[in-house]
Amino acid sequence: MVAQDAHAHAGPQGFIRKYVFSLDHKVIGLQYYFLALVAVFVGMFLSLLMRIHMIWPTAMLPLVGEIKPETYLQLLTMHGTIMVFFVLTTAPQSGFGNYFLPIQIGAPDMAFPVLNMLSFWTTFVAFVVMLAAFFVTGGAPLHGWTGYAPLSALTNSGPGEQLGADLWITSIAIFCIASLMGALNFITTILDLRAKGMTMMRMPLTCWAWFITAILGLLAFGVLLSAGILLLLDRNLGTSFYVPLVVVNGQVMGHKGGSPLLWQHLFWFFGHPEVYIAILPGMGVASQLLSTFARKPIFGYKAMVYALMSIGVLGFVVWGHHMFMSGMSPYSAFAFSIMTMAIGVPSAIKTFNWLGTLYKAKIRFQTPMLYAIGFVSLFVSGGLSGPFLAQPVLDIPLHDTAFVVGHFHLIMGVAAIFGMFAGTYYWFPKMFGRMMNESLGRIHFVITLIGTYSIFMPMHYLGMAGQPRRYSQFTELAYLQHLMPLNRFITYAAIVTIAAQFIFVINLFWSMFKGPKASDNPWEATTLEWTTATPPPHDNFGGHTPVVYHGPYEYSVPGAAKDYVMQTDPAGVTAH
Ligand code: HEM
Ligand SMILES: [Cu+2]
Repeated sequence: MVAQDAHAHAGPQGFIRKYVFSLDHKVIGLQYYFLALVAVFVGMFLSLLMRIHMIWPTAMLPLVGEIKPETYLQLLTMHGTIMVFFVLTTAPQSGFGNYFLPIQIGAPDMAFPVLNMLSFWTTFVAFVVMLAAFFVTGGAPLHGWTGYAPLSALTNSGPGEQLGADLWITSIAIFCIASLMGALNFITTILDLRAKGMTMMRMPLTCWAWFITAILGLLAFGVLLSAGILLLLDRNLGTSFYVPLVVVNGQVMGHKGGSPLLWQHLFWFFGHPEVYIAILPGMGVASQLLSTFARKPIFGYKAMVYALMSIGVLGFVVWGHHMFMSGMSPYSAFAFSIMTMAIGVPSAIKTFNWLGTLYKAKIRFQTPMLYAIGFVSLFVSGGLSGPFLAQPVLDIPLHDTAFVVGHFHLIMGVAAIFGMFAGTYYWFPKMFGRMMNESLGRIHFVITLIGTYSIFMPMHYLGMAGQPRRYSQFTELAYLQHLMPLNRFITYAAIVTIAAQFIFVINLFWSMFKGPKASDNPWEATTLEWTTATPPPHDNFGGHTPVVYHGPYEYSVPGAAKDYVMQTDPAGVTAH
């Protein structure tokens, strides 16, 4: 009630309160979005350097010069970390979730606006600390985004493993704190602030996805935070959680009794749910858009909700599939393998329902929809290699090869990015009051779809042919020579794909100021954000609280006047 009263007044006036330390979930959502946009360009730039190095190993590159093996590992670590944390965890959940979750459930703001502001600025600090690792003596760490001990736990194990690694771990810890605050806010908002009539089973699937993602975040980030603190203690205060008795360069280190496997368990207990944290919001967006642009109710709404829930639960009992190489007992490996295969069931249900939604539909192929269909395509293509890697006998030869790089980029990286593009093209009119350019959107889609498939599909073949991952130089290995043409092709595809992203950025900023004015509901959609003004007023609904009478996907309802029934249309328009 307090939050609602506060929001009935006019919005804040000063620049700082309005745009910098804003308490408005919409501004905070945009802040997260633009943070992720900066991060994705940094991450892409690093990947470009890696790919160029792979085919021209002695080239002098901007900012880094000639890439040495340890430089390659630093680029790899920072690329993976920035992409996973500051892009995939930031934009789909904290960015779009912040902006649209309160509006879609008919609330004036998040439950805890101050906490919301704090979680954004904490994330921002984490990003700055992460980037700082590039500039300290020794540079960024080498230990990969997974930070495996003992490499990460010893300060003398490599050039980036001194201050750079401390900054890396500190940044991750700060990021965890921010994510925990965000998760609490999302969960409370959904449970407490839904408008009258907005029952849980009338929530759009985007809200369900943000809700379940927040629960996963609450359970997973706490574990990573604790693991990270222990790692800092090992590095700086002489404890021995992760380091057994080791000798480095003939010198006995001051640690004993720890277990490097403890880190792997704690990391992947977070790490596997994390891949769902990255992808679930994209699933929500894809469901929303497929239904809207197919002008049909989503096929199997309840099944979609239960599938999201079971993916969430199963996601916590499969972390061992990342550790088949660690020498775990075959009995444990078998259990993790079975559980992993079981996740295929809810994933297949979702895919089946998406296709069911498209079946015999009069589809409107506008850019947001193209990206939603692209999301489904990438999710399936990336997912198909999952059952291979879920089996220890196949994972052991494939694990440290480019096969895994192809698999996880498709299913987690690129699919989630397609979810973000879909969300951007779809919600842009609501956020900025103008339309994006449709032709540029389509060109961007075609190049990005063909480009990402060209980069990551051939990696499966490279992996099966034995090309290792996290490896700096292939040009001198005789047994990999015949793969060089394919490696060159991948690098060219990466250059084209990355260049095409500037089409998106130009479209984004140009349309923000010059795009044609958008109506309140340009896509003829049904959910609450389309019932309010464009862009929405400070309190979201201009002084009144919406009342909900319908489910979220009432398209082509027999007997209704239009081909869609908005959630707030008076009862009686349909049977619901
Ligand atoms: C233009 C798009 C991208 C290209 C060309 C690219 C390229 C690469 C390359 C070359 C590697 C190193 C592989 C190795 O040596 O093992 C890598 C690793 C990685 N990438 Fe990407 N990537 C792209 C986008 C993304 C995205 C969107 C994500 C988000 C999840 C991502 C996450 C990762 C991760 C987690 C690693 C592993 C880092 C590690 O092993 O510690 N990448 N990527
Ligand atoms: Cu996993």
